Amino acid sequence: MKVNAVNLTETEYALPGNRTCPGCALALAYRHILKALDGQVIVTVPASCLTVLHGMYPITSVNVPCVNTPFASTGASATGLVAGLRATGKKGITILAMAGDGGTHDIGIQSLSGAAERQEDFIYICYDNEGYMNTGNQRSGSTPLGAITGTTPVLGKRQNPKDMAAIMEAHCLPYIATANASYPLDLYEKVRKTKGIKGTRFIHVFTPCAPGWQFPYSDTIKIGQLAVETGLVVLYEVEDDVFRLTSASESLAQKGKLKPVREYLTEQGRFKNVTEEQIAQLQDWVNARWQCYLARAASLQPATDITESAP
Ligand SMILES: Cc1ncc(C[n+]2csc(CCOP(=O)(O)OP(=O)(O)O)c2C)c(N)n1
Ligand code: SF4
Repeated sequence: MKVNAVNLTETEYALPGNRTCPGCALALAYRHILKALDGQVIVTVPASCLTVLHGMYPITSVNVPCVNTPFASTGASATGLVAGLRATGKKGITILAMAGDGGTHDIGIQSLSGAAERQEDFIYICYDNEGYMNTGNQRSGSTPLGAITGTTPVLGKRQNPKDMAAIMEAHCLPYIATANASYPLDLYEKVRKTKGIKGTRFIHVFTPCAPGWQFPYSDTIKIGQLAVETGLVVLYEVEDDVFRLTSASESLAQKGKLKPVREYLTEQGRFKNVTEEQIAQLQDWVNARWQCYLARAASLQPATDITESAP
């Protein structure tokens, strides 16, 4: 049965009163991730806003066990936890490695890539707030073109972000997905599905950050939705090499029209200095990627669809 707002479990593992900012999308995503894993999980987390959410010893707002790991070593730490479970014969517990974009796209990529190549048995979730937010919004490998950050203060970032989900797909994993805190049930379903899969599973979760991106705290959900509606974020999963658009991206593909990227940019202070040339560059980038995703989704439609559309 698909989960919905009525039948979603009421048990909470991420408790109220944590230390994230109001409207933090990471907190919303994490709440649903832990629900999907029924709390039967050991989490490993590098320095990040998620460490802040967990709190300082001996107080925590999360009632699952957590290992705090050095910034570069989330993949290695998860590997060790998997080995520990195997050695002690403990069953039914998922190892979840969860890191920000800085700790994944940049600093943690080596240990993650090594673990994925060895097909270690854990879920890795990258929550992407598109910057090093815990230390005041420095530019990361995931920051979009044109965004102002602490280390690109005047002209904004000059490069497009690296596609982490595609990099992980190149490791031939059994399950890769993208998700977005504004679509928590889609995220929940994806995490729940990965529970039953063996090997390294990777989910990339888009998590808007109000102070870092400079939008009102109350607009987190709207910003996340706009990212999908404009095609800057595309929701999909790749299971055993089969690609599928999901949730709002699947509906947008059926409707066939995205909103202009400009609508997303004007809602956020971090894009206040973006030039017309950069907007055009971003729009071209989005259009090209969207066409690739549509082609990929279409190429994997069952043969019956072709028969049905024949005259
Ligand atoms: C080796 C090392 N370098 C720098 C730091 C300082 N540091 C702690 S958290 C952080 C930012 C993490 O960014 P990201 O992984 O994107 O997570 P976010 O803070 O955005 O949640 C940095 C640079 C550190 N802890 N260790
Ligand atoms: S800085 Fe951003 S990601 Fe970090 S706790 Fe605040 S809202 Fe969440």
